[in-house]
Amino acid sequence: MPPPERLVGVVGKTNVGKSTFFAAATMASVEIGNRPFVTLEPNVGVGYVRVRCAHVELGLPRCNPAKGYCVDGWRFVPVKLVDVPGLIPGAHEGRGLGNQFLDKIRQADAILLIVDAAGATDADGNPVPPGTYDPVEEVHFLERELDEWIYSIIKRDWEKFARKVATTGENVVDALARRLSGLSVRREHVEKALEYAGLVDKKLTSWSQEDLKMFATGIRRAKPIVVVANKVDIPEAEDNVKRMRRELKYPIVPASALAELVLRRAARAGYIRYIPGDSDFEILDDSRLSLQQKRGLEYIRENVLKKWGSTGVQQAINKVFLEALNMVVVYPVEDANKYTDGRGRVLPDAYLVPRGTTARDLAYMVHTDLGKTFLYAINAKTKMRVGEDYVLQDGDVIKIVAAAAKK
Ligand SMILES: Nc1nc2c(ncn2[C@@H]2O[C@H](COP(=O)(O)OP(=O)(O)OP(=O)(O)O)[C@@H](O)[C@H]2O)c(=O)[nH]1
Ligand SMILES: [Mg+2]
Repeated sequence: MPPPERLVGVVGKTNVGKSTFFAAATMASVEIGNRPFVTLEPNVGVGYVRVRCAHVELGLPRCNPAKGYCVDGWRFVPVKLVDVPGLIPGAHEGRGLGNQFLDKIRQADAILLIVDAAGATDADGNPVPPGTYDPVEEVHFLERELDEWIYSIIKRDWEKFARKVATTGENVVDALARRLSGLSVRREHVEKALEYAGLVDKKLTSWSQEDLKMFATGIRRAKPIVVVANKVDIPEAEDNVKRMRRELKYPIVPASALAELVLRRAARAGYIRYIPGDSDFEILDDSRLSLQQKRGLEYIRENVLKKWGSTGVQQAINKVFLEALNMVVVYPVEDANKYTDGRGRVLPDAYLVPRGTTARDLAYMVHTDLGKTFLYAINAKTKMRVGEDYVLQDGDVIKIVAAAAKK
């Protein structure tokens, strides 16, 4: 069982920069355009969480990642993202492209909600002068659309389901969790949602439509959302970001997906040196840049990087995986002294695992046999032996010792 792969959905109103964010994060070529409904099919791709690599703390000159990459001591650990077609108010009634595409984020464990913080698109995603549309209202309508979508899934064959649970006497939380497992909903989500909706002691057969709706909202609230306040390169975004921070209960990450995309493309072309998530870049070859390109880059330096600290794209991805989903990075190795695998590669694997993962769980992730025949593990940083219940800490380098480890 490889480490559990977490999937994050890039969701939001149409024409706010979802595909730009996705392209900047994954470098995939996807269609981007300043009009509603450019994206017609979901895009799945690989982005990265950025963490300080363990090789730095260990005083090693470098590492050899089997997946992802490492630059300047920053380890980029791959993660899965899905960009979906945009929403508008009434999508659940079929307006725009409808909300059928949300089915592609059923398996998403968390959502990056991309919002036009510059207020430069109306409710339907048409371009308007910056400062016109209210991004706080945008978040509220998106919540309603997500609620309606979850409600539509829950209500299918509800009466039949409720009667069945009543006759079999199955535990209500278990039954609901099973029913909603396709939405990556687990028992603890169901428990929270029941509490939120005040339905802990109410028989399923007597739930009203209102109850079902409240429960759907509870399920949505149980899924972590990080709001990406996009387009902060536009001056009108500044006041909006302040208000979003005051009025919304989600973590807010100010971002300019466009700036990140420009910087990453310029870096790939060799014009600049820029590491995703950095607070600055360096122009490598002045002579190859046109005056317009130079102005564009300087605009980004002044109005995004200096003003906001970064483009926000990397910060948003880190926040959703490390904070909202509460994951840590651990490095399984075969040699606890050289920090290598069997082929001499230094720290080849960086696993993103849920906080609370134990040494034994990690053994299973490396190889089922290793999990089954686990004896103990060695914390390679301290050279201390740890047992199967040892809870892995962020940045741990771990060697598993097993009775019949597969060679
Ligand atoms: N100023 C500015 N414009 C942006 C930013 N991000 C995206 N845009 C622009 O917004 C427009 C829409 O971008 P897309 O990425 O296609 O938006 P989307 O949300 O995927 O839209 P749909 O797929 O059509 O729903 C394009 O013109 C982008 O260049 C940003 O950070 N700042
Ligand atoms: Mg798009």
